[in-house]
Amino acid sequence: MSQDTPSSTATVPAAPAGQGAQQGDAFENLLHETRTFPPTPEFAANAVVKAGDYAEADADRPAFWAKQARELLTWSKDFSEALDWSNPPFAKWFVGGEVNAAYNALDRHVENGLGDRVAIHFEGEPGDSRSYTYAELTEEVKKAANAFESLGVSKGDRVAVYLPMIPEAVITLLACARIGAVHSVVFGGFSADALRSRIDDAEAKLVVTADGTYRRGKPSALKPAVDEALSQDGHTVQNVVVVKRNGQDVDWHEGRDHWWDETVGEASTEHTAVGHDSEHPLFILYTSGTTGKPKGILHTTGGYLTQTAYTHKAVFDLHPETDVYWCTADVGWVTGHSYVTYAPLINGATQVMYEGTPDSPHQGRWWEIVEKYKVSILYTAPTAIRTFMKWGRDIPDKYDLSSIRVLGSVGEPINPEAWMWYRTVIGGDKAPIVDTWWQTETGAQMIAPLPGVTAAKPGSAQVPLPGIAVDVVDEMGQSVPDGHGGFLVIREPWPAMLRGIWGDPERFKDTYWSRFETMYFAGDGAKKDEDGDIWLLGRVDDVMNVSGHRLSTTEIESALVSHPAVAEAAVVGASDETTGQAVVAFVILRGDAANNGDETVQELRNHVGKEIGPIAKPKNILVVPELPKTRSGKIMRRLLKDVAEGRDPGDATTLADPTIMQQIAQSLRK
Ligand code: 6R9
Repeated sequence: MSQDTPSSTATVPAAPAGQGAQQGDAFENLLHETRTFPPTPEFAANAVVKAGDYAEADADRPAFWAKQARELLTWSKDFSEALDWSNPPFAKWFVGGEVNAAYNALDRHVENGLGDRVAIHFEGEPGDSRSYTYAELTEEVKKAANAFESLGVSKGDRVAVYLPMIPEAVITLLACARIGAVHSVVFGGFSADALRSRIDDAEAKLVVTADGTYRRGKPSALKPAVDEALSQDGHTVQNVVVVKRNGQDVDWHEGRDHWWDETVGEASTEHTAVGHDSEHPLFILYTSGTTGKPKGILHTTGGYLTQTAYTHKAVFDLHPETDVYWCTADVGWVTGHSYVTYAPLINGATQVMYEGTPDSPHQGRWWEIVEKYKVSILYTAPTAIRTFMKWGRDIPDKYDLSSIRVLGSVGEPINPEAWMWYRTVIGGDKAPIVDTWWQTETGAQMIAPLPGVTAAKPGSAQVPLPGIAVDVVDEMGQSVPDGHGGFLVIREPWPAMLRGIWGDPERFKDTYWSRFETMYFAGDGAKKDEDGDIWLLGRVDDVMNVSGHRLSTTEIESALVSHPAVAEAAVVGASDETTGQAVVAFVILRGDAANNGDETVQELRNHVGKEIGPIAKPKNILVVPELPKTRSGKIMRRLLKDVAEGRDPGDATTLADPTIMQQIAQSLRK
């Protein structure tokens, strides 16, 4: 499908796409946003990471990271070189070193006398709860590692994980890492088709799933999607391990399916972790790109663990002896990998994990959890904050949130209004907010204030972290002066950077390293303010951001046109108060379907849900007689976005047929 602004030649619009449009329009106001919130003297004095790290990292970046790697991790074999960048863009970090992720997250804490510290307080949606100490979690992971090995999984094999937010998800990931198997988590909200294509791409040998989970008080099944995904032959899966979570009936495939309780439950608690090469693959995680096919982003071990652990400590000012940390992200997204599974456990933190939705059984559920566990660091997404704003402050006001001392935000730009609400209502007007910019591809946080150092500005992620070389450049790749906007790039390799796209090294180069020579292009637009602080303005390519989740316009368009009723489709991300962006589709229907508008629209929404997953279902599907196209046949999504956001469409003179926009407007009025 053609685009009016292909990403490789995209210009930064005055008001960039989507959430960015809101932010772009508001940018002039943001520039006049003069409020700053410096750390209090007490906070600054007790901060784990102080300003010195910037200077140290600037002096010698690889040496800075080598120091972090040795301080934060226990290596079974020390590395000989911090960074090998002799074959860009393929980086090798901590060359020759050997390290085991699970040993670092678990065993060593037990060996160091911290076995009784709680690693995970789990809160199930129906109200059940259980806590695991580091000693208990270590034992569970050893059992799972033995069980997976007994099912024929060995180092380098891929394991697909299709689980809800339950401790077994973390246990599964760490068990894979322990034996050197490569996990590939598929978000539980994705469809059987999406699961199958990811299983096939990674050639997974084992699938770990659950009977189901709970969603808003009702059981919600997972196992049937696995059965459906594997119903057609030609896949690589030999075994399926099933966690019993909600007790619902499941179909059973004798010989292939195994209950977790039996296979893992009965496995030995003895398992020795061996070191894996620093560059050994740790996981694959699929993410939407600008083309239809999701990319399997590949992360490796030593660099990834180093940067996730460092940023988790520095950005959240982690004091592991006293803090209770809660990251609300699902393990199906990168945040649930880096800041639920790996960094908190590597750092010996106590964390909360919650299975369900924020409004189950009531809209105060999160705040009840904060009060119950005395959460001191909360990390969530702007879409959640905007939802809570909509529900009203009297709900959080009913709970004791005084334990909170640091608030994090991730996934999309946080508008100053939501930022202020977050600080005032949730943070008791004292907790610093850290707005963290990063991506599945970057593996770990890249731009964020340091809470004990930076005077925070509402709405800005502000400064690259120590050891990270971020810049904003113009079309030609020249650094823009302060007060100007452009493309966000990363100039130097960083430890947690993706090492490639699974099975497709050329696509890795083309996607990230071809727009600007020698620089990684992140796909985001950004501006530098007069102080040089960075403000993120949203994607400049065709990736939408719905509730902090990345969705590709092309992927949803392909799903729509795969339905027999659809002749043509164009998808845009329209600004949405709560979700940041919402998916809006314009479709031209074929013959008879056009007479059955409403019914067909419902069917199409379900079709997209089936092809990709419920989160990709368009909020609106508008049936139109034509799509606006340029003379060269490119769909002008800009104009459709105007319609979707309720504006008068802008300049339509470059359309092959300039009357199209009137025809569309008329058809929508009907
Ligand atoms: C971690 C994660 C990455 C895209 C990224 C950008 C947007 C993430 C942001 C942010 C503004 C922030 N994004 N954090 N935009 N401010 N603090 O979300 O990874 O799912 O790969 O999405 O999300 O557009 O390019 P991922």
